[in-house]
Amino acid sequence: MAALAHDLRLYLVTDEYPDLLSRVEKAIQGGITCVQLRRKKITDDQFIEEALQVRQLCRLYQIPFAINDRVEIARAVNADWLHIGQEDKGILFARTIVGSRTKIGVSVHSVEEALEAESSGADYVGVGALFPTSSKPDTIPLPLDTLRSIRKAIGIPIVGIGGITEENIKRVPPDAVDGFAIISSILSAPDPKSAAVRMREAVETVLNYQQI
Ligand code: TZP
Ligand code: MG
Repeated sequence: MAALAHDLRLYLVTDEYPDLLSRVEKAIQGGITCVQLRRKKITDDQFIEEALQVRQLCRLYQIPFAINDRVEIARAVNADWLHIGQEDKGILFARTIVGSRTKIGVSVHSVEEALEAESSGADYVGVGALFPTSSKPDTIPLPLDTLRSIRKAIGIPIVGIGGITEENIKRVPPDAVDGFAIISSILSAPDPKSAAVRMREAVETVLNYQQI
C-alpha cells in the first residue's frame, strides 16, 4: 500500500492533445509519478501503437504505466495498472483478463461504489470530479464531504481527480487522498515540464501537510 500510494501522488492522465508523446515525456521530466493512457477517440490499433510508445517512456523513466478502459490491451501490452469506470465491464471481469500482477483502479463517486470496488479487489480508487472540469464535461463535481466519507469507509489508496489546479488543490481536505490525477493543468500548459514541476510542489505541500 505504501509503495502504491507513493506512485499515485501525481498521476498524469492523457486526453486528445497534439504531440502527446512529447508532452508526456516533458511531464515525466517535471516529476509526475505515473501515467495513464486514456484516449477515447482512437481505434484499438491506434491505441496499441500509442500504448507501446508511452510504455517505453514509462519504463525508461521507471514510473508505472496505466491503461484506461481497454482491458484486453492492458494485458496485451503488460501494463502495470488498469483503470476502469463504473460504465466499463466490472472489476471481476477485468481481473480475470489481466491477472493478479496488474493493479486495478476504479472510478467511484459515492461511498457505496467505493465499498463495492474495495470488496471486489480494487487496488485503489479515483474519486471525482473534485472541481468543475472541461476535460470531462458530463461529470458533476462531488461535495468534498463525500470524499471525506469515502476516506473513512475504505482502506485502499484514493486519488482525487477533476479540475485540479495549483490554486484549488489546497482546498482538498487534509488526509482525504493519497494523490491527485490531472489532465489539463499539465497537458494544456505551454511547457508541461514546468507545469508538472509546479504541480508536484503543490501536491507535496498538501500531502506533507497531512502528515504533520
Ligand atoms: N474523471 C473525472 S474528472 C476527469 C476524469 C477523467 C477529467 C480530469 O481532467 P482535468 O483536466 O484534470 O480536470
Ligand atoms: Mg472508463
